[in-house]
Amino acid sequence: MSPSDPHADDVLAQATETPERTDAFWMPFTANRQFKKTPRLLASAEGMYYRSTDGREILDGTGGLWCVNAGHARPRIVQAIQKQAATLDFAPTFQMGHPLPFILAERLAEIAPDPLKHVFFTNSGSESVDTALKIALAYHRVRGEGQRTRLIGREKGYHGVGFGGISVGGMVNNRKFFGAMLPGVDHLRHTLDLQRNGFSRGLPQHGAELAEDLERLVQLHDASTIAAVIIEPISGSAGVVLPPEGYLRRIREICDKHGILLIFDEVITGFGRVGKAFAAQRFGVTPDMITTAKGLTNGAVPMGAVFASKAIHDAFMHGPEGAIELFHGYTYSGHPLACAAALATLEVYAEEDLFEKAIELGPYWEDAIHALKGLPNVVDIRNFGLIGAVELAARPEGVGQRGYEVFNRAYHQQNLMVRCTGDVIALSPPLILNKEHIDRIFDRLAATIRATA
Ligand code: PXG
Repeated sequence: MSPSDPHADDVLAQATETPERTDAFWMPFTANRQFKKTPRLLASAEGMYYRSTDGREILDGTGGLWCVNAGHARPRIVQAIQKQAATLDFAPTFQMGHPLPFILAERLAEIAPDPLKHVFFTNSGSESVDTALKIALAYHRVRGEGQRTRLIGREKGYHGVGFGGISVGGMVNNRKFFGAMLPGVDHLRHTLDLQRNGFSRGLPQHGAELAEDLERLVQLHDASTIAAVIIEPISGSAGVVLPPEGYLRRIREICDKHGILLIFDEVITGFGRVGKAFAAQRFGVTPDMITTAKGLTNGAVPMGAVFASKAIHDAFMHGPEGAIELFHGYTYSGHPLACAAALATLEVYAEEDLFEKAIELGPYWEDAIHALKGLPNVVDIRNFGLIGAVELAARPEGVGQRGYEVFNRAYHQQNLMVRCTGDVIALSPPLILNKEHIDRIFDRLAATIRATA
């Protein structure tokens, strides 16, 4: 342990106050000028609640940003990070190592679906996605099918912000500013269909046939040119788009038929959000790779992980033993602090059976969110596991204005944190919540929606 420094507290002395200057920080995915006029600043957090710099207790309806699945400031996680920082702050994992990522990968392999038993560490969801896409391309190449270079994503998909991720992604604002992106990418149609599936409880009934869109792309490009399909089992960022009953199974069948790898992007759905460790298990459909981040460390330290099947991993383990098998990795792959946070997080998840929470509370959550039907401007309500979305009609003045107003009013007037994406209000609370928290979330959201008419 390092000796204590009497000035250490000074470094963070201002962490709970509104800063005097806000110019230098260029905020991500934020209306910077609007935000800086009336900032929404969080100072501390515990359990289901944030505390704002103006001293209010804010109910966290979004698990931070879909990541704080075990609730805030869990002592086991906090202490693991503190101890690890004082013991081994950093160690390289390129041709060197330290014990923690080996231990963590074994633990993760235990909860992952068979045969996804190999883990590549990253620092974010975006890096996990780009890693999985690169592994897919390299996998085909090491097997002698290097002509499989095409990647297939889906409209409305969100796979982070790297060039790979935005290329396979399908949200127009995340793409249109950034040039031509990766070549050779195509997209499946999305599955959102309010006319047929509006106000569905759980998975929508209609739309499994949309999986046949993959056959159309195979006809267009030929299977021999396609490396992988990447989809979110449930897309979050585009406003919670659910897979119709039978859709994912059919995608898996078509991939199998044509030798195409299937990647599930579970950055949001991983680590208990839908009632199992992974959505793949809840839906009974096993992909060849799973990308994760967020809930892996309960959001406490940045970390991502890609789970790869034994077949993919083993395909690389040929040739001279002294040869590097995959020319890819990050300085911080398997960072000691992130590993410590993840190991403690997995213990908390297991001890409190948090992966089952979405099954246990799912019906109550579903009833509570669907009770908002009939409120002004509510045009759809969607839910699965402990995910919810309330879609509002766009104002004539512009898409997203009503959604932003609900989000902002919920924060300032109802002490409730929700997410807005366009005019969809998205919810993904910490999995430690109880029925009273659910009532409180939807009472406050209902009051906000009424006030925003
Ligand atoms: N894939 C998926 C499916 C995601 O949801 C990423 C990749 C990228 O992860 P990083 O760690 O690079 O941000 C994400 C991130 C929202 C919201 O409100 C969702 C995300 C990020 C920020 C906001 O829906 N998802």
